[in-house]
Amino acid sequence: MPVQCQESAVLAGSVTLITIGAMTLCFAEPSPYGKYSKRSAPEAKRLPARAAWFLQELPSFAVPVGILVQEPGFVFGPPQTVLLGLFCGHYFYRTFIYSLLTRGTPYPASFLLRGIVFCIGNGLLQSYYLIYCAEYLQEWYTDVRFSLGIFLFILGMGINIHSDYALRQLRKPGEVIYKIPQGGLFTYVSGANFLGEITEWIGYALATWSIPGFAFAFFTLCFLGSRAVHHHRFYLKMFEDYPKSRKALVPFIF
Ligand code: NDX
Repeated sequence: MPVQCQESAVLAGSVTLITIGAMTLCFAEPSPYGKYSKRSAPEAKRLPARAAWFLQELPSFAVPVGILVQEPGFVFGPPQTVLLGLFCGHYFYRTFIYSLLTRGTPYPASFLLRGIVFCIGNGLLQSYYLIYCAEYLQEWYTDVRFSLGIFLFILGMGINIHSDYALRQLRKPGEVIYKIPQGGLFTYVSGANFLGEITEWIGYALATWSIPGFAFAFFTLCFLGSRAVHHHRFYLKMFEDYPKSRKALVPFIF
């Protein structure tokens, strides 16, 4: 039987994402993983960073792919499948490349569980909306929102991947120390990887022109924007010679 779009479920999922994003701004403390994992959760059980990031991010890739391939008569070509393909492309990178290369700190298990739930929920929301609810005409491919969105998505993904790489190069295998990030957009901001990711999801929101897309962009802006501010303070406190002109997230401004 064909799946019917439940608009109320899409709306509820989007409101939940927006609420979690807004909640992030209310907390004075950063989410306790990475730089902040020991300070905020000293007794927590931990998993190696590679396994934790892989398990956490996998549902964001597997859920949309699962929905796409079980669709009867699935064809890649209509705007909704291309847009969901971009989402899967990002999470292919995050799950199978970033996770397996990271040199990060062991990850608190309780936050891993929350991260998995988050990734299942968001993967389901974005793919359910695009496959069962969205209706795009073929002309959407020539709409300025689609073109600008795709441009921002690709630009943001490039910045994000390059910045992830720059951070990884700061450590030798097995090392867990912090250094001043250099190169690329790190010349201008402490959260260059986050700026890339935020740009990416704003592009996705524009290209999909959807409530779930904007809800995820809003969540990402709140979560990674506040993480960039915490990282900036962390660097200013840790390194006396930290570049004075470097901002937290937006070059020359903030
Ligand atoms: N994962 C998105 N909240 C999150 C996991 C945590 O993908 O319950 C959101 C995601 C989840 C969060 C997720 C959702 C909200 C949760 C939260 C846990 C609690 C929270 C569920 C799902 C929650 C409430 C209560 C409101 C419901 O040692 P280390 O690990 O610090 O090493 C780092 C290294 N590095 C350095 N190395 C040497 N010198 C330096 N100076 C260094 N600085 C950093 O680089 C890491 O190995 C690596 C990157 O570190 P960092 O801190 O810069 O980035 P990170 O936050 O780890 O993100 C990694 C990438 C990055 O590209 C980012 O854009 C992307 O993942 N990301 C991350 C988080 C969320 C997200 C994307 C998104 O929202 N789109």
